[in-house]
Amino acid sequence: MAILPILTAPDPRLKTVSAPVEAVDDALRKLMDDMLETMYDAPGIGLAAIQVGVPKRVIVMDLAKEDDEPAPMYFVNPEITWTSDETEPYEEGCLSVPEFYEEVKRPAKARIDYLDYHGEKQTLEAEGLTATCIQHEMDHLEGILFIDHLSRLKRNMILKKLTKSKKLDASHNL
Ligand code: GNR
Ligand code: NI
Repeated sequence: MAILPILTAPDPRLKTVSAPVEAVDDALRKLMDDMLETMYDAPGIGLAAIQVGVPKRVIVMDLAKEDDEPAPMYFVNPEITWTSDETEPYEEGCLSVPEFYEEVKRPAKARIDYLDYHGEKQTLEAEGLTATCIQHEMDHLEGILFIDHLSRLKRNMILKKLTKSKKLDASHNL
């Protein structure tokens, strides 16, 4: 397994629309294993492949509480087949938008069809944090970040600060 570097905004690669996976094979399972390790190391509760620079429709998640057993989830080619009209606000963060947290409203419940770690078709009925997280991750597959749901003013302020801290980081690494 390997910990992969995570891309951060405004990296243009994060705007890629990811391509469907052709086959859930050992190479894809290795990517999912590496993504999970990277996510645990960060730490985060979800990760889309594009966040490690791989433009494939693959997501890993683990919403288990710290003291509970790990509960990894793997989603290949996920598709939203239903969302509730009712929405719910949640204070979101993103490993690709480090240190910024803002409220985003999304459908409170969602149904998702996907392939699991073994390539088997599954359906997830999601609500609460699961619904929020899977929708946040599926946005990544379309090249969308949670800051794209904010006002242009807020988004631009965050992007400007991220650019500034990247420049500062680079200067420290000279
Ligand atoms: O670790 C993460 N926490 C989080 C909190 C609220 C809503 C969404 C998330 S996902 C995020 C990890 C991440 O960036 N996934 O793409
Ligand atoms: Ni994210």
